[in-house]
Amino acid sequence: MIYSRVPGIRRALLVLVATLSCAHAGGAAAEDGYKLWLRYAPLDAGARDIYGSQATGVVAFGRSPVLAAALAELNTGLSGMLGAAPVATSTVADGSIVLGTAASSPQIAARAGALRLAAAGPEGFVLQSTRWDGHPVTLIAANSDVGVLYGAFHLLALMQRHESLARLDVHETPRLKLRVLDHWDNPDRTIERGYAGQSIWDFWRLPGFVDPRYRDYARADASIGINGAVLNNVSASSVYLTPRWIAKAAAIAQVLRPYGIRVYLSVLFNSPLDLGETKSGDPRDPAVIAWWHAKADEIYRAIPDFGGFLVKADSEGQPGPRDYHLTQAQGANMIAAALAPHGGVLMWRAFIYASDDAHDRVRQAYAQFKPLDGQFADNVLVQIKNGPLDFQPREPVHPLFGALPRTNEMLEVQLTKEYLGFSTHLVYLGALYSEVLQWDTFARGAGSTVARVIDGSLDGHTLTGMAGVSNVGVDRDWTGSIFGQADWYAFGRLAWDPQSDPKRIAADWVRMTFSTHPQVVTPIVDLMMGSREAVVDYMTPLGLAHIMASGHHYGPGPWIDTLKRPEWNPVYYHHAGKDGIGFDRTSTGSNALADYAPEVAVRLGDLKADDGKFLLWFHHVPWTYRLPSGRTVWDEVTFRYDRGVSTVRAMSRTWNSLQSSIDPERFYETAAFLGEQLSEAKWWRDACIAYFQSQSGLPLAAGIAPPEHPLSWYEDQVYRYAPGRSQPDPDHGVAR
Ligand code: GCV
Repeated sequence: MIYSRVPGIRRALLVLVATLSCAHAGGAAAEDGYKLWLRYAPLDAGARDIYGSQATGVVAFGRSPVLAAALAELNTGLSGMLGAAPVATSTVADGSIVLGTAASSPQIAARAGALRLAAAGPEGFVLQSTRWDGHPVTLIAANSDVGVLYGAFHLLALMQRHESLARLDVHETPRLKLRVLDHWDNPDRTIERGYAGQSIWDFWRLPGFVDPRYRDYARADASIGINGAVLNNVSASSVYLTPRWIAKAAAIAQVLRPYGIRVYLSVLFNSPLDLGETKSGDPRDPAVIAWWHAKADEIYRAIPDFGGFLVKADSEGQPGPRDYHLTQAQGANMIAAALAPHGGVLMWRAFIYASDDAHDRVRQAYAQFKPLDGQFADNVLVQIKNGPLDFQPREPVHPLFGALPRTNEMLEVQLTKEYLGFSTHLVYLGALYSEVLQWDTFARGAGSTVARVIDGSLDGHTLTGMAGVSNVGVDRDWTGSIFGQADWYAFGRLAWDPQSDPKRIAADWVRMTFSTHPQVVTPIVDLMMGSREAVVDYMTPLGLAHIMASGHHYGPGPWIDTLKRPEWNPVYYHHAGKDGIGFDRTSTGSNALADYAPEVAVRLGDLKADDGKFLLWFHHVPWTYRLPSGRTVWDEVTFRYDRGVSTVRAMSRTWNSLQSSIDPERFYETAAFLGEQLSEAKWWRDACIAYFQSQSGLPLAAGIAPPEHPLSWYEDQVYRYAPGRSQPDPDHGVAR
């Protein structure tokens, strides 16, 4: 890791470790992060008294595995927070928590109210203070058991956050139908772009051994409304479709089912051919069609509530309909037809760029999918990454959002921080997701946000969804860092309600994860909210993109120009030279601007818009071009790299000031990671300034320190064993 090369930082860490060993003796009990935001830590006496009188017992109407999960969670949560398990009883008394569906009890239906229950839909819930035979009670009512489960989690969350339960009047309903985590996990338990250890899915020992951890995973997902898990990598192995592996997936499905989570599989487009069971993979071949139908039937026999398939086709070496001179819609519809009789869906990715297409990479998906609007089957969702490139610290939104009004469009974001410093960098992704969701596509005039595209309200779709590439692994803290948990949490909350405020979500997470004390909550939330801009500043300011080292994407590599295809090379993305910097995507260049609605194109075409957020993404400008800040582009680039480092330094200081309020184990991990992030931010800053200066030939403005080393030093850094690389990695060249 880079800090070992920076003696100053290493010294600081040693001092910190020494300080922590002293602090440990009298500090709070150490926590390892396993419990995530479901810690249910004991409440202080005052809160215990209040909540205790509002949770004297639990009365459940109905019986089912899902209701049993809700009761188990209430038991765990209330025991943890109140110090004693609630009484499970059939008699309603003062302070009872009464739960059930409208169908299970007419009294529940009457108290929750027909209108509210109708609005709750199949997965929503009503949580309210009411009276039951004269007793004050808290009611959790829904139309389904899973709605009740979500309501139970909501109630426990309120208590964890020390929010009042008096006069409760909550009614929640998810705005998206599919809220799915995509695990990029491989059969051998490695994870593509995984930075939290191996896969939690122990397929080798399944189905005989079912790791108890699966249930805790399900609890965490359900607590934030996630209702689907794609078990395996989109760059899929066909082994998952063999009978032995279907049985393994079925064993996982059995654990996830009581938590309202459906299992999905990523499938290789030409699976039958790959498995040697047909002579071709051609979607028109009757043998291929029959194979997919039989396979779907077989899966549904093993997993009756199976969700469906996710497909990455014609992308990065994956087979697809293009191999048979067919469109994406023709390929998707063939597989979707096999799922349709079972109610399954097909998530078909739009992440496509061909290995023989010389056009601007960020235009290729739009060019292929736009003409196909209206041609996809009803049970197909086109799954579109947030930006047209690939999960960069900042990208303009993908132009396909809003451009396919007759197609179910679903958003894909990444939780695992492939291009954002892996799990060590503290970058709160709730801010990034929300920026995307609030982006106005102008597809139907002002107010056509991505949130409204994917919740179906813009174009009248009911099959809606959002997918997040999971950051979960077997690390004890699940995500490789405590703060990575916040991204999992924020993803769930925003998939439930894309209009939610990311700052509010961060505050809720901090209250459940660390403390409800404002002196802890406020600084941590501020730190989280500033962290996304920080990474943009110290990695890719002013709309720069994809200048990470090749292959593993760890650390800077803006100089790389030796890979086989142009768009595998960072130099392709920044076009820096003596004359200036940036990718001309206006009408004088690749004209990617034309893929956006006119209002958006005009804004993005304006060199002075948006505080330069997308400037170099769309424009090639002279280094001396003066920005509204008064600085030239060259000075602004260096200023922002500098600012990114300063922000991380401030984040680290803020965190260190909280030492006495955070348990030692989690305090230390974050303190150490922030130290690492600071030295890596500086590495990014110095390497990029050194490289871009070699292109601009311009001096540094007053106050901007020169890089610590010459450019060649940065170019020589080699990280052969950076984690998370795909094996093999055909499109990303050789690791340096
Ligand atoms: C699963 C990027 C990543 C790949 C990933 C691909 C995708 O290219 O680097 O690891 O492959 O996106 O989303 O399919």
